[in-house]
Parts: sequence; structure tokens; C-alpha cells
Amino acid sequence: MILDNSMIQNSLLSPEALRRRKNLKKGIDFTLLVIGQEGSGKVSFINTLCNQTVLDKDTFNIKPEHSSVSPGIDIVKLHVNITDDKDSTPIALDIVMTPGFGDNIDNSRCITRVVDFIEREFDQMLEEECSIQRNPKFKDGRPHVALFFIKPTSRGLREMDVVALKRLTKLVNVIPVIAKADSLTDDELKLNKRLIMGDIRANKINIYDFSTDSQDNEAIAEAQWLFETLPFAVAGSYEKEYIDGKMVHTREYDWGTMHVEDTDHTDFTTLRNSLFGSHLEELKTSSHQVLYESWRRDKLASDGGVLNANTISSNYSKPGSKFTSTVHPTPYVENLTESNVSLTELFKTDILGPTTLLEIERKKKQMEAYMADLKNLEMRLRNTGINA
Ligand SMILES: Nc1nc2c(ncn2[C@@H]2O[C@H](COP(=O)(O)OP(=O)(O)O)[C@@H](O)[C@H]2O)c(=O)[nH]1
Ligand SMILES: [Mg+2]
Repeated sequence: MILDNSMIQNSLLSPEALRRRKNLKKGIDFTLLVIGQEGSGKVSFINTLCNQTVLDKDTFNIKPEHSSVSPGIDIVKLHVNITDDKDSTPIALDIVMTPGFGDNIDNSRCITRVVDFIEREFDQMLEEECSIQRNPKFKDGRPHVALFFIKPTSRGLREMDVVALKRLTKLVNVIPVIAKADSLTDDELKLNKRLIMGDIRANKINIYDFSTDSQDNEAIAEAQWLFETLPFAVAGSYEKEYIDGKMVHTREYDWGTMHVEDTDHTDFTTLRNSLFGSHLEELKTSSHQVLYESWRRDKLASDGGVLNANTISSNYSKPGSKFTSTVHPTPYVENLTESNVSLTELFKTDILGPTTLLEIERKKKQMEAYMADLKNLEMRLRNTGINA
């Protein structure tokens, strides 16, 4: 074997340095869903959050000549790499925008489109999990968090927001956000935050829960503080300034300058740090182990899957779990017909895991459907006097 330079260099690095290098190259996958009405400050916020122009200011703006036309709703995906400094692990961020959301005369279909989009991603994940031959290029498109932009009307949530939030929170970690924080006085901001959180509680909307299992006092205090800050009041800007050698986004006014990143002015930094730092892994884990698993359990139960959905979720979902060592409950065995006796044996010897069994069950159902079709066809041929 011929060793090239990079191989020789790699052999000199410690395992930790190699891991770090690999992470630096690959980045951490994270998918962010952005929902809110036109003009609520989404595009400006996203560009500020990513510290680059991911989207042109006017990309999704409705042209004046079309202002009387319902825009419908689109699902637009973008990809951007976020790097804070040269030594930090980059975040390979997928952003899903939903232009047109809430801007139609009849908005009831908007949330259905978004829910359909998430469920399609869930479906694809389930299919991938169930297939015997895994696709190494499979791209998991399930959103890890949804930022829900609420226009501060000083009246709390609108009916449409309540409906949308109730449906969304079943599928994705939702964080409520008020944009353009600088356009409100401190008192107006407090009032809007209080009314919005009051409506969220009154309607039993399960927004993302920042609370922690940790016994660490600092982590508990942080979670409590994040909860009390909700909804996060953020801002966006295209103007930048260097203050104490650090680049910050600003908005200039007659009364002074607003610094987007300053925690005395907005909750922008609090939200950014939670998303890309303190809660990045928690958001990913919660979206997979709690939200997706719950959807999957309901889906398998409603599809009449013979596998006990609880067993799949409890044994299958945990990262690193090994199907092959899982002991399955009796319901599966009871549902097997005589033709599957040998499968039961295989199953007892732990050669097959739930994924394989699910696939077999699917194929079995397909075969039963073909057999029924064939029988039907034979009957029809017989009835028309043609001897099958
Ligand atoms: N005062 C203020 N205006 C903002 C802020 N963010 C966006 N805007 C303005 O609000 C309007 C709509 O912003 P945009 O980001 O396009 O909202 P989107 O339609 O929800 O994507 C534009 O005129 C922006 O300049 C902010 O933080 N403060
Ligand atoms: Mg816009």
C-alpha cells in the first residue's frame, strides 16, 4: 500500500484529534423550520442568525400587484454552514421556510401543508428504518425545531396560531418567537410575552420544554430562566459594527443604537446560544426520541402492524441499541401463521430484529393482497365462462 501525506499526518494524530478533525469536516446536522406571517421579520432574523445573507431581503415578498391574490404556501429548503470560529465544529444547517403561511384568505390549509411536509419526512425515516437494505445516502429531513413567529398584537395568540401550534407541537419542538423586539417598548414587550404565554398555557400547547433532568443547580437555573424569557423577543439587521473587536448587528435610531446581540436589548443571543449550543443535542434527541417515536407508535398501531409498537419504540429508538439482542413479546408470535413457524425459530435465535420482521410482515401482506387479486381474477374468468 502506498501511504500519501495525509495518511502519514493522520497516523501522527491522537484518536481525539482525529475525531475532532472528522467532525470539523462533516459538521453537525441540524434542521430548522421557520413559520410565521409575511412581514413578521423572519428573513431578516435568519440572515442575522446565520451572519450571512442566506436569503435576499425581498425573496418571498408579495408583489403589490398580487396583494389581493392568496399566495398559497410553499415549502422552501435552504442549506448553510455555520461556523463561529475556525476551531468550532460547523453546523450543517438546513432551513425550511414556509412563505405564504398565514397570508391567505383561508389559512386552514397552511398548517396542513406544513404538517404534511413533516409527516412525509417522518414516513421516509420510517421506511428507511424498516428497509433491509439501508441507503447509505439517506438524508434525514425531519426538522429538529420550529421557530414560530408571533406578531405582537397585544392581544395574545390568534385563533389561527392556536390551531397551528396545537398541530405542530405534536411533531416538532416549537419555540415561540416575537421578532422586531425594538419596535415595542419594554412594557409592551412584557405585556405581549405575558399574554402569549397565558394563551399557550390556557390552550395546553406543549411548546418545547427547556427543563432538564440534570441535578446540576446551574442547569436547573438556566432552564428556569429560559422558560421565563419565552417567547424570545428577537431582532434582525443587515447593519454591522465592530464593538470591542467583536462584530455585532445594529439598528440605528434617532434615540440611539440597538445592538441585536446585546442581551439587555433582545433575546437574540439567548435563542442563538440555545439553538446552536446548549440545547442543540437536546432538541435533536427530543425530536427523535419523543416526537418521532410517539408519531411512529401511533402510525404502526393505526396501520395494524403486528409488532408491538411500544416494544419497537423502547428497544429500537435508543441510539446504539442492538435489535438482535432484543427479546420480543408474545403478540408477534401469536400473530404468525403456520407458514411462519420457521421465522419464529429464527426470531427465537435472535437472528432477526424488529426491522427485518416488520419488512417480512409487509411483504406477507403484499403477497396476501396479490393472492386475493388472483382469486378474484379466477372467479371473474370462471363467471365469464373461460376456464382458468
Ligand atoms: N424595527 C425592526 N424592523 C425589522 C426587524 N426585522 C425586520 N424588520 C423589517 O420588517 C420588514 C419585514 O421583514 P422580513 O425580514 O422581510 O419579514 P418576513 O416577511 O417575515 O421574512 C422589513 O421592512 C424589515 O426591514 C427588526 O428586528 N426590527
Ligand atoms: Mg417578507
